[in-house]
Amino acid sequence: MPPATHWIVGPGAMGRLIALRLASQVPVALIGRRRLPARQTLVTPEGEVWTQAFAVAQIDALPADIPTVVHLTTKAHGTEAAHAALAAALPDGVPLVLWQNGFACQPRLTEQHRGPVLCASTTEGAHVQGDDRVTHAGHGQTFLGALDGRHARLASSLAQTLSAAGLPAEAVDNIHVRLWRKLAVNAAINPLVAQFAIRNGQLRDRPFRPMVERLIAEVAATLTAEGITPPGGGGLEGWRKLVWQVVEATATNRASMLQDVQAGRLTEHEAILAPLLAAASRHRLSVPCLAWHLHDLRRRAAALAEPPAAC
Ligand code: KPL
Repeated sequence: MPPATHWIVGPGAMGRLIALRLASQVPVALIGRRRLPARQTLVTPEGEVWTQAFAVAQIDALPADIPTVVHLTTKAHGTEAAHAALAAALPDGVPLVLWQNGFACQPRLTEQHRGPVLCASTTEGAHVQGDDRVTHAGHGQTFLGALDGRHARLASSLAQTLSAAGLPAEAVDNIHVRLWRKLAVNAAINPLVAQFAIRNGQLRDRPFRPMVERLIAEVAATLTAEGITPPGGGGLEGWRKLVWQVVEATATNRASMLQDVQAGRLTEHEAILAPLLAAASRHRLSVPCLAWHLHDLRRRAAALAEPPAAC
């Protein structure tokens, strides 16, 4: 049997990290809107520097071979368009792995895709350093599972491949809860650090700490109403513990939403905040701080979309 070929679609930091790590185990093709250099370098958290060459392609000129697995690693707002661009080229049954933050495209693509769909929730940290170099900033953990509760064998086999490639992964039967927990952390941290252009650790200090606490309270009320528990249970206290642990562990990070704002890119507010607002509205809960941040990030997104003013 030929070895499994993994297509990684979306060559941002996470896509390139996965491609570079997986290439030690399986043939990999890295696919994006534009063609990247075929030789890519990874700087590991231990400071080692590895260079790997693999197939690169553009999404409008896909490789001729059929992949065994497709990983979609685009930003949340680009995922459905990337899937639509691929769908015609994929025969029925090719598994899809969705690596997005938030909880927006995952249920829709689970319904639409003509094959198994797994979701991944990861705490791996990476940032790009140019077109041919990515830094694996810190080791994390990845959870894999299907929202429809199927494909447990596929999730276990993929978790084994990722773990062997240096990305520890575990197949789980509650990926829905794992995705919401990560969304909760992102909702409490990302809008504030993006608004104030601060590193995560600065949230521990005044004037930011009470702002984080207000967001946690709104997130906790909403997720409790949705039946989503923090790890270890414990209601509001459990959510506070989770968020402050992540702030501590990532104190020196510039969160992804801050990086997006600083680079003039669209942020992932629709995937992170909009599902919370929708859940709060279903349960008739008032979430003014979350609503204010969503409104503010939408206003910023609209300004990005405007053509440059004539001068
Ligand atoms: O996931 C993150 C992000 O940057 O989006 C956190 C956990 C906030 C770490 O920076």
